[in-house]
This record gives sequence, C-alpha cells and structure tokens, in this order.
Amino acid sequence: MSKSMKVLAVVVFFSSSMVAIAQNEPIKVPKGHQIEIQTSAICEMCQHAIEYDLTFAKGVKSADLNLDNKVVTIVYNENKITPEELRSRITKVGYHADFMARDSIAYENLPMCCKDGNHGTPKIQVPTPRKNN
Ligand SMILES: [Cu+2]
Repeated sequence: MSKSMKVLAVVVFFSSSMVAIAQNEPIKVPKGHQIEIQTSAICEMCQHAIEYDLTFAKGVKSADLNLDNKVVTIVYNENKITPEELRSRITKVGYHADFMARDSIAYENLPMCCKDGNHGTPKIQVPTPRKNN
C-alpha cells in the first residue's frame, strides 16, 4: 500500500467512525430550540432517569427519549442552556451523550438492569472517557 493510500485509509476510517456518533445540530422550533442527542439508554428505567433529570434542568421545556433508537429529543430555551450542558447532564445521570462519555461513578450507581449487557448493548459506546483539561 502506498503512503497516500494509507493516509486515505486513515481518513476514511476516522470520518466513518465520526459519522457513527455524529451529533445533531439544534433546530429552531416554535417553543425555542430542539436537539436530538444519542444516548446509551437501555430500558424504560434509563428512559425515565434521563427524562426526569432533564425536566429539572433550567431552560428545558420537554425531554422525550425514544427507546427504539435511544435518542432523546429536547426542546429548550437557548438563552438558558446549551447543547453542551444538556449532554453533560446526561453523562452525569450515567449515560453516554453523543461523543461525551458517561460519568463512570454515575454509571456504577445505576440499577443493575441498566448496565451494559443486561437488556442488551447500548446503541453507542464511547470506550475511553474524555478528560476535560
Ligand atoms: Cu435501564
């Protein structure tokens, strides 16, 4: 394999892996902004935990998690909360949120049924937690 071929292969690999956990951009809706965030929820308990937590976030108008694809759709006031803060909240409940890895302590504290390998594998897996420097 030539050097340029190798470079191309690496580029293709990284761009395809980025597509797998691509984050959606917020869109304008009548009540504010709406964003869809991919989570690692597994069951109804996960769904309720995430929706319940987001409901209490300042600026969040609604949060609905679809258990078929594990995507939570959030309508929020863009002046009060950002997509980054929304993702961060989900990680603190114990779930991955797009590219953000779950908080490992929060994950440990989840009910057994909500952990990997119990109801199935979550749709996304973020293997190495990111360090925020
Ligand atoms: Cu669960």
